[in-house]
Amino acid sequence: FSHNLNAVESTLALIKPDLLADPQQVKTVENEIQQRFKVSQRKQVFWKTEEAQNFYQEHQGKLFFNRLIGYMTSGPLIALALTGPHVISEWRLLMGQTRPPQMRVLKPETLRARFGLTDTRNSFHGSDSVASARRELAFFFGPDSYDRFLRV
Ligand code: RTP
Ligand code: MG
Repeated sequence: FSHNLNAVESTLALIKPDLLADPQQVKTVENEIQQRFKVSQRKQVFWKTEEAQNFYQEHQGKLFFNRLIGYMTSGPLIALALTGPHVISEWRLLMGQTRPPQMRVLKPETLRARFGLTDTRNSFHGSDSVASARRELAFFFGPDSYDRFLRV
């Protein structure tokens, strides 16, 4: 346990398809992310339906599930592996909570308040725990990518 004394973590940040429709907005957001966080890896992908369903399997059966899968397969998205002290919660703070209209009232400086469109089309994702980050980073960047990002 000699490593990781200052709670260095990695997390998966997604820039969702609604934002990629506007390259200028993507540039703005990625610049802000790079100023705050170390970006360990970056990848643009265009999900098939099965990949979206697999990633979001915990939401299967919910009322918004089909809308979510349609949204996430409507265009390419950008996956970023961010690494740093408390980065899981730090990224979630910058992003804001799920609902952009609510965030525009409560936390207008957050990314979802500034860029999000609706409760589903909310422009960003962030892992919610170390366990989720391990699973979600593996999904995009391969098995054991979490540990790889912490080492370098
Ligand atoms: P959390 O990290 O707290 O789980 O928040 P989240 O943004 O991941 O939201 P979650 O409830 O896990 O839902 C996953 C994604 O599904 C879409 N969504 N649409 N009522 C709706 O229309 C609705 N609720 C959720 C959002 O894209 C959300 O990010
Ligand atoms: Mg979630």
